[in-house]
Amino acid sequence: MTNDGTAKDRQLSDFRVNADEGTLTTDQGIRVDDTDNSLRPGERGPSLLQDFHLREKITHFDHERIPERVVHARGAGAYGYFEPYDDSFSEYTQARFLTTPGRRTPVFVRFSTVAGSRGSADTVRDVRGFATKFYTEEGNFDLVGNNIPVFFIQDGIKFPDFVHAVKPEPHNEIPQASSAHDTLWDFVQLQPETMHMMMWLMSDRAIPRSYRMMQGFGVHTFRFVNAEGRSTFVKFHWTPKLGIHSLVWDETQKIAGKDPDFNRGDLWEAIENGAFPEWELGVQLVPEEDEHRFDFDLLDATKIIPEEEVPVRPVGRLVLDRNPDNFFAETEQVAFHLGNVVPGIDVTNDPLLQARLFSYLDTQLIRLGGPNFPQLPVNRPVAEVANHHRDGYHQTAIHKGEASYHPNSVGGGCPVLAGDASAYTFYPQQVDGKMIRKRAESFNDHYSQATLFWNSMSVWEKKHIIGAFRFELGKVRRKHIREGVVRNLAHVDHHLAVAVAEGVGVASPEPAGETHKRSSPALSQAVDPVRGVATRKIAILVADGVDAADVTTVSEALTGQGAICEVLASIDGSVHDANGETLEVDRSIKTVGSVLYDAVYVPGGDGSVEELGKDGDAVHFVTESYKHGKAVGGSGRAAQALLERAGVPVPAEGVVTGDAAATEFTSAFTEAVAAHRHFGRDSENVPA
Ligand code: HDD
Repeated sequence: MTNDGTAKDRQLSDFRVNADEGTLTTDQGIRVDDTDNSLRPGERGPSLLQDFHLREKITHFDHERIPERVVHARGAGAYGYFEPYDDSFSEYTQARFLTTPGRRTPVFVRFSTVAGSRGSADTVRDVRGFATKFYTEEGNFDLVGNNIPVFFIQDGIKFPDFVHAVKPEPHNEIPQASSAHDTLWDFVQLQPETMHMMMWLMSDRAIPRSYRMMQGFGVHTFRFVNAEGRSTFVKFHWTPKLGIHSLVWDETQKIAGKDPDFNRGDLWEAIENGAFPEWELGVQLVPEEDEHRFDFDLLDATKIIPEEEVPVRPVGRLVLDRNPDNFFAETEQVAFHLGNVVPGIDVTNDPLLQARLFSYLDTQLIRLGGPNFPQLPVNRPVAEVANHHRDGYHQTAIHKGEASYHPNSVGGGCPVLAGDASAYTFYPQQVDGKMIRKRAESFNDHYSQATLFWNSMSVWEKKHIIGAFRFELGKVRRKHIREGVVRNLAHVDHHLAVAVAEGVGVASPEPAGETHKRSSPALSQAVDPVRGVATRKIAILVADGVDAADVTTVSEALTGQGAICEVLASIDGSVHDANGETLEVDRSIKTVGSVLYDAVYVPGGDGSVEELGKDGDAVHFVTESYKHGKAVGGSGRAAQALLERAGVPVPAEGVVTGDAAATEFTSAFTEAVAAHRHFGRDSENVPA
């Protein structure tokens, strides 16, 4: 799909190659009339070395792979644009893409999981990367964030240790894309600074329903710098328009088998369907003079600034409206780097951030094979590039002239130095001190914000967190590691520690002292959730004899609000409705599963419901939907009986039965779908 709307799209057009036209040639442009048989003496003879087509084809194939990213290997990307609402932040930053009303800056965003390999499943428990490349008129700005606002460690020098611990264990490369193993939890128990992040990782934030329904954070404290050179500390936030929604742990594991591309496919489909994902960029601003006003250090990436203390102020909107043309060329080769900043944005002394400033550039050299990766189409800035960098692997520019040095007179002194405020200048921060390897004391509190997070959770969120700790630690073979983690948890919340200990077969720890009672409602997914049915997927289960009017009424009510309804039957093709008419089926129940949908509806028609009742997969579909907190709907007495047979109590929260023709039914069912999940249900005993 192409769209020549933005400067970036126009630039990319020069590189696009149509694979669906032309005559087959070699890389040298020589036409080929047979690509199925290698050259050989006689039909049964050995292949000849002189067959340049064979050699070129195999050689190119042999070299198709590049090293996957050492972390964030699994990802999906899309193009779009960012647009500020107004110029209200120009008093804080001279970054014009954030302050010029109406200016649409092209972007490429790549979402990712962290621990898994390139081919791993999307729905594992993990942090999600949210990296945005803004192709601004002043050069590229990369905001390389995550969907969780804090990090595991405080100093980048610990990053290799952390990553070695979380990745599959080195002796047998097990487990893939999972933190539920000894080495990760060993690191965690010995490194209490991980505790705040681990609370987030064990929460539903780590299993998002969709990339389109998760927040993003720059994590570190950055600086805004205005035209007068005044600096203000800033934290970046992305807030999804569709609200923050998650899957259920049991569901994610099943999706990993049924559709390992669940999140990737969801993003792709939404964009193809024109339901363009959207986020609001917000900032928390802290004046330079308030740097030390908090009970944590602004330079500590294991801490948030509670939104109740410093509100998030809206800056503009991000819209993703175009899928890439080629996964490898664009999504795989995109190279992010925290050092890509534009005038008006600067870094701070956060020791995690400082190490990242080295790591991202360094990693691209091995991953993309040399220093010319900024010339790759997806990485090229739309701002003009002119410098004395030359040569290197994969140089594609043909630099003319004799002068490749500065200063020069041979080339007329070009390119000249920017002699005005358009140049990037670092904020002239005062820096002095003795060279030491020592963490600041202000980084010492590892538990208060973990407790803040826990205190802010709703009842069901707490339940899910306890379940996650029990699952993860339950996979840890060494008892002393489980005990160590539980001991650390006692500093977060004693009840939590006891609940986890009980689930993983270790003694309950002693209380580790009084924990504070503060909370931050903004941390909970249960507070003011965004409701809506747009892009929700609803399964409608049918068989011969179905009441087609029910199907039409309910699907029209939902699709009218942007939902996607799919008609499922035991076998693909079509069924006959109660009037003998043909009703097309979208998919067979056997090829999907309730976990791929947000809600289920059983229309009326006694014959249809009776048939469905004979199909264990159909009954299980309903049971499982209920267990996972999804909206369940049914019309007619037979449908209600089927729900009951499936173990769904009628009535119950999010369970809606009634006549499809009645507006009370469609509006109640729509409401139930809009709520996303109904965790008030007592569905623990439901087998599914
Ligand atoms: Fe990182 C990739 C986010 C700490 C070193 N990181 C990477 C990506 C994201 C993040 C989203 C994927 C980019 C893409 O889609 O290509 N990383 C973070 C966040 C961090 C963080 C939010 C903490 C606040 N990272 C971090 C540290 C180091 C790295 C402390 C090293 C000192 N990260 C890398 C890397 C990667 C990377 C090895 C792998 C591939 C790449 O950079 O391009 O350099």
